[in-house]
Amino acid sequence: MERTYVMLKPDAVKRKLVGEIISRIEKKGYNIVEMKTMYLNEELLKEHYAHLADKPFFPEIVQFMTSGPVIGMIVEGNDAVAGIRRLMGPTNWQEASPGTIRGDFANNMTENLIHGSDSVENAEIEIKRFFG
Ligand code: IDP
Ligand code: MG
Repeated sequence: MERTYVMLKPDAVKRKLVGEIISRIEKKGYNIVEMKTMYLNEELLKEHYAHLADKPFFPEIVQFMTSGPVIGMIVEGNDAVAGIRRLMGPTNWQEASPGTIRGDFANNMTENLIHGSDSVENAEIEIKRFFG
């Protein structure tokens, strides 16, 4: 059993896609073991997206990710880290195949509905960051 950190972004909440996305995660067989609504601030985003903090589009990410509530989850299951990334589709929405969450619903580089940890190591760091 592996754990990963998943976060439904403000666009998923605004577009009422929370149920649709959670349904895909559950149908694939993963368990949602913790879930909560949060409002993120710039300081936390600088930590969570440290690898992007010096990019020219970082202010856009902050603007978007603070524009409304997000839903954070701990998701558990076999191969959960890579498996959730496959359900999400790649970062670039133009490369995301239909059938993936981003492939089906995203049409923008920033507003792409869902975050999932990119490694087992980062999953544990992110779970601590958001769930303590
Ligand atoms: P990931 O979400 O697929 O792991 P990361 O490279 O970690 O991708 O980027 C984090 C988030 O930052 C993306 O999901 C997206 O919202 C935003 N982002 C990444 N690259 C760009 C870009 O080139 N332009 C605008 N926003 C971006
Ligand atoms: Mg990432």
